[in-house]
Amino acid sequence: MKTSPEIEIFSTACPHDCPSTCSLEVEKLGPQQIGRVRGAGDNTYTAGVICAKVARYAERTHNPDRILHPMKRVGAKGAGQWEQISWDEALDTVAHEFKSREAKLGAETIWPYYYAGTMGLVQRDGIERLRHVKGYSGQESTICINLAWGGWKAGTGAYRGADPREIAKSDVVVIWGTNAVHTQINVMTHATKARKERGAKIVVIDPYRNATALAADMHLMLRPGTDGALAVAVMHILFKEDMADRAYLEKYAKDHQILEEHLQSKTPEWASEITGLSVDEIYEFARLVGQTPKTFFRLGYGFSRSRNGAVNMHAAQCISVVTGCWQYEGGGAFHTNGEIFHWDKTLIEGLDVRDPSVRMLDQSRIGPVLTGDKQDLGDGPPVTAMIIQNTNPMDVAPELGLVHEGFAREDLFVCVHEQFMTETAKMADIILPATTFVEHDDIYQAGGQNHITLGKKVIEPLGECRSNHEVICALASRLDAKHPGFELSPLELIEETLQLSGWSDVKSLEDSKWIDAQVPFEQAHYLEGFSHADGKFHFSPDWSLIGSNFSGMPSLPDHWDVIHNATAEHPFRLVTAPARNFLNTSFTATATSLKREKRPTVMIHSSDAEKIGAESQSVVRMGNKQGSLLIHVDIFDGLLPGTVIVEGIWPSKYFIEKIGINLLVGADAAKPNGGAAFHDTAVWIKANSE
Ligand SMILES: Nc1nc2c(c(=O)[nH]1)N[C@H]1C(S)=C(S)[C@@H](COP(=O)(O)OP(=O)(O)OC[C@H]3O[C@@H](n4cnc5c(=O)[nH]c(N)nc54)[C@H](O)[C@@H]3O)O[C@H]1N2
Ligand SMILES: Nc1nc2c(c(=O)[nH]1)N[C@H]1C(S)=C(S)[C@@H](COP(=O)(O)OP(=O)(O)OC[C@H]3O[C@@H](n4cnc5c(=O)[nH]c(N)nc54)[C@H](O)[C@@H]3O)O[C@H]1N2
Ligand code: SF4
Ligand SMILES: [Mo]
Repeated sequence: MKTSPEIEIFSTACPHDCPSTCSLEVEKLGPQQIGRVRGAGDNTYTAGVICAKVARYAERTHNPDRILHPMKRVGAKGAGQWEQISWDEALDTVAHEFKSREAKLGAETIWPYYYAGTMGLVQRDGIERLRHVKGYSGQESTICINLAWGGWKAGTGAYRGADPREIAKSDVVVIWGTNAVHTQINVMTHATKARKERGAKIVVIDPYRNATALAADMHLMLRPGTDGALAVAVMHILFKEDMADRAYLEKYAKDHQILEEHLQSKTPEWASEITGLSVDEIYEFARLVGQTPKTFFRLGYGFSRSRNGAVNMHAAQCISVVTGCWQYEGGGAFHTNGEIFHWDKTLIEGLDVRDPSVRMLDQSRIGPVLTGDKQDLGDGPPVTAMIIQNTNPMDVAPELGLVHEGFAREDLFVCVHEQFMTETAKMADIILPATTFVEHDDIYQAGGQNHITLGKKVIEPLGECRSNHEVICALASRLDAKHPGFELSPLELIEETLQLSGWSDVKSLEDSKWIDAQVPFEQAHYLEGFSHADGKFHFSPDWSLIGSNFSGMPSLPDHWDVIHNATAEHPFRLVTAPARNFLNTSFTATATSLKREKRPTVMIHSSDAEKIGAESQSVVRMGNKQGSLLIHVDIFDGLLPGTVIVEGIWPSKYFIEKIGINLLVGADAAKPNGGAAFHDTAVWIKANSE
């Protein structure tokens, strides 16, 4: 903590669900007032750069729309009529509803539901402790990472990769399926440094000319869900033109001979038909990565959000093993560093009391779950009570029609702990006001880099806001849930968890601000062997190790044709990509972000617009078997005909008919371990004649 005569500066981390996990400096202007927020210049990953939406965080924390008091519903569900109540009344009501429903239907009728609105380990994951102590229904957290992480681990055997700071030392940076300019700006900091200092080339692989593609030297604009085809054609060329590193393959990989044979038929011509890329583009990309040892593959989430997403992630990763770029500093691949932090979360999550026989429900299937789908509920009771923290399923979950129907159930009791009146909060029976990250203590692990950062409270909570930890502990005491974790303060939990996990302590972390948890080069680059028992990279993965729903998955990298292809009835493929000024639905309540994003629009190629008779800024109807919605058109030629893009998870209320884009996204669990295919939806579009 530095001090200046007038303004105190606090060191913390951005709590949002963004791979960058920036180290921040927050100005404290008064006991309950923050000022400017800057990126820490002395953090080697953040390097002083943060996104605009967090730089103006005072607009979010001090927003007039913050929820500041507990409230109970007094009108019909969703009608928005509330009465302010005391914390005691609110918590007593929740405890009473949970107890009486449990008495009638068993503990599994209660479903605590959460995600990553804050990424702090204490405030995000503490709800698991209450769940495990009480034996409430479990949550499979599939909505974001399963497809990507599963595909990655299938090849390497572990969740780690080359240090993303090495991007600055690369000669080619391949930004694959991530709109880094919107979703993790710091990738661009390091990539542009490489370009400036060493003339590195930046390649972007993405279905549309997004902000990142605009900054690239080469943009491969392929059809969504076809990355597997591109990857195998690239490897076909690498072998054919003698750009495969055979000595490296011999030492580090399993099944490379089978792979080479398999690739014979995967020609660039074949891939061109599937991907929509030209044969020349595929050759040019293959030769670039084949001839540049220091090629860094930054593999994002976007291209995993398809029904074949895990296979595509694995296929893209395979290229880096065929070229052997892992051997060089500035080369290799990175998706996540999940395992380098080696947390022991027993205390935070109550893992010591978890009963593995308790039913698990899939987070992404909240629509089917709440509408009583037997496939999800099994022989167990219906879900009749929920506490929700850190997530807004009424907007972000797939198959939104079912989600809305489920939340409207009269027999469902819902408590939502929120900072803002989200559409989920609007469906609550009890709303509890939540602190923002500057109002509570926590510790943060980076998603797309390598730091652990302490984030102590900067200001006192506004209004009557309480942190997630306080709410979970207060409920635990009313529900007779006993666990040592409920007796500790957040800083005490952090202290114990640091020590259990083999890290330092709060005091040292306070002094150093963060821990650089990066593993040594040899380990990050798997130069001591990959992490499967045989020490090899697996071209032919055992998908059963990743998830139980693996039947039919290809045994080698390929184009796995299980996506929702365009058909005569549904001629367009919809990608629901992230908006720059929102973070999922967070920041949809701040005026500056709303003004910059304007309104929900669908980007359509001019030739498609002409075919359907839609003009720029006109309204079209877009739909599929799940339903349809009205949306404005933005004619845009930075995509292939047949692809359409809707940026941003706009809350339903901003759509003309008050239902959001996820109405059209399916909730079927992708293979092998679940996850929603947010960018894999076939739709029809018609000019609006109403
Ligand atoms: N500003 C902003 N930042 C965010 C978020 C946000 O909503 N807004 N969300 C946060 C969260 S929760 C996450 S998980 C991360 C995710 O960040 P990313 O890793 O960037 O993943 P996505 O946001 O799913 O999609 C990014 C890109 O993938 C492209 N894409 C879609 N389908 C395909 C495909 O089949 N192949 C290829 N090659 N590309 C495809 C999309 O067009 C889009 O440009 O970002 C985080 N950061
Ligand atoms: N169409 C489409 N849908 C998507 C995606 C997509 O690309 N396209 N991406 C998916 C992905 S990757 C993800 S991760 C999910 C994310 O979806 P969500 O996890 O629901 O993310 P947000 O919409 O940002 O909602 C987080 C909420 O947590 C609240 N919050 C923040 N901090 C705290 C806190 O300390 N305490 C409490 N109690 N609340 C807090 C915020 O106010 C906010 O309302 O959305 C998914 N949905
Ligand atoms: S780039 Fe991501 S981690 Fe950094 S400040 Fe913005 S939202 Fe937070
Ligand atoms: Mo996510």
